[in-house]
Amino acid sequence: MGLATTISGFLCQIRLLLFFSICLAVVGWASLYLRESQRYTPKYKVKVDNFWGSAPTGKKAEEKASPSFSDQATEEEPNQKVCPVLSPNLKGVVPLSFDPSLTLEAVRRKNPAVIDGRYHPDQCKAQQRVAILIPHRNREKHLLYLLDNLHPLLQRQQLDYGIYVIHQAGDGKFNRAKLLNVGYLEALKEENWDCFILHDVDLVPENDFNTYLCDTEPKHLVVGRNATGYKLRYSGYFGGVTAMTRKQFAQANGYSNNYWGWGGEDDDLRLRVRYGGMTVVRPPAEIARYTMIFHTRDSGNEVNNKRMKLLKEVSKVWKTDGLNSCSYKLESVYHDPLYINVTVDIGRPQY
Ligand code: UD2
Ligand code: MN
Repeated sequence: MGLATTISGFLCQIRLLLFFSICLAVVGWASLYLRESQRYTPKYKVKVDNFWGSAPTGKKAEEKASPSFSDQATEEEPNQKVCPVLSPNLKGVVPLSFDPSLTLEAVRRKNPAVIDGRYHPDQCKAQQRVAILIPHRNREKHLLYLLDNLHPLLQRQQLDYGIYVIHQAGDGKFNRAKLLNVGYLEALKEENWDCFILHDVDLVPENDFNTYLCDTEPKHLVVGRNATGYKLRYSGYFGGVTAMTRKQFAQANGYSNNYWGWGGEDDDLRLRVRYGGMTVVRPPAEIARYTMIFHTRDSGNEVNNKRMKLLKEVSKVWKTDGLNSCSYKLESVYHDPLYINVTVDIGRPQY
């Protein structure tokens, strides 16, 4: 009897111990899960709410969700609900893929819902119609890697978007800024885009909370990248990937057309933004992170020695040099399943 009591008491203690250990493990796992899942969301939610005003509901929410884009109701489904600023499909940091054996055909197969370079969500009406403009020449591999990583991200963000590749014809000096002006003007012939993302071909976003939407002020999406230790290079830095509404870009008169070769055009646009009475906003640093595919300087894009001189003259010339003076010869426009290719002869430097 005594022995039986001792044994059953002992078993009872073991059961209790087991029970507490399981409880502890469950609590530990749950708190770890919560911490991980909140790592990217809460701070950014606060920011986005600030950008768009506090989150309203119902009919007001639809009006508020896109304050400057009231003309965007699609004709097919006028009563469709507006997608949230932060899609429920976001995952945060998604491992990027740079598979050297990747083909365009494989990327097409992975993105069957992208047609003629465009996509829009079925479940809701996108916040904005977004055109992504990529200046390009001789960077086919980078373009492939970007398309492979960017298309799934943009679809998770529930955007109504199109990707335009603005291809510089010939082997004259490269002019990133002028190509982006051409991209803006040509894309608007196809669709009344609300928002333009001016996007280097070699920059791949690491976090899908970095939304490819325009804001009430021009938005710079690259706070940091791998090559610079994810630090902002300097406070006025405005290069790499930038989001501007149709109106904001027009208000700055677009880019200057006169930056041939590498450098300066992004600082010039920053000044135009200021002269146009606008400021710059940035998403939080932990979200606005990019991987830049390693490259050396391209031939035909040597450093532009005139850039400092040009930068001194922006205040005098920005109203007459830009979108309103951008002349070019359109060579072709074709729709690949994954992007719209615009090939253009932008001429040569006037000096
Ligand atoms: C920086 C800026 C970039 C731009 C540039 C100066 C970042 C992350 N990027 O890029 O926005 O201001 O300095 O002009 O700070 N390209 C071609 N083919 C060429 C040359 C250029 O496609 O032969 C395109 C391509 O989209 C490329 C972009 O132009 O990503 C910028 O050129 P870059 O990558 O050589 O310059 P980088 O990395 O110094
Ligand atoms: Mn680059």
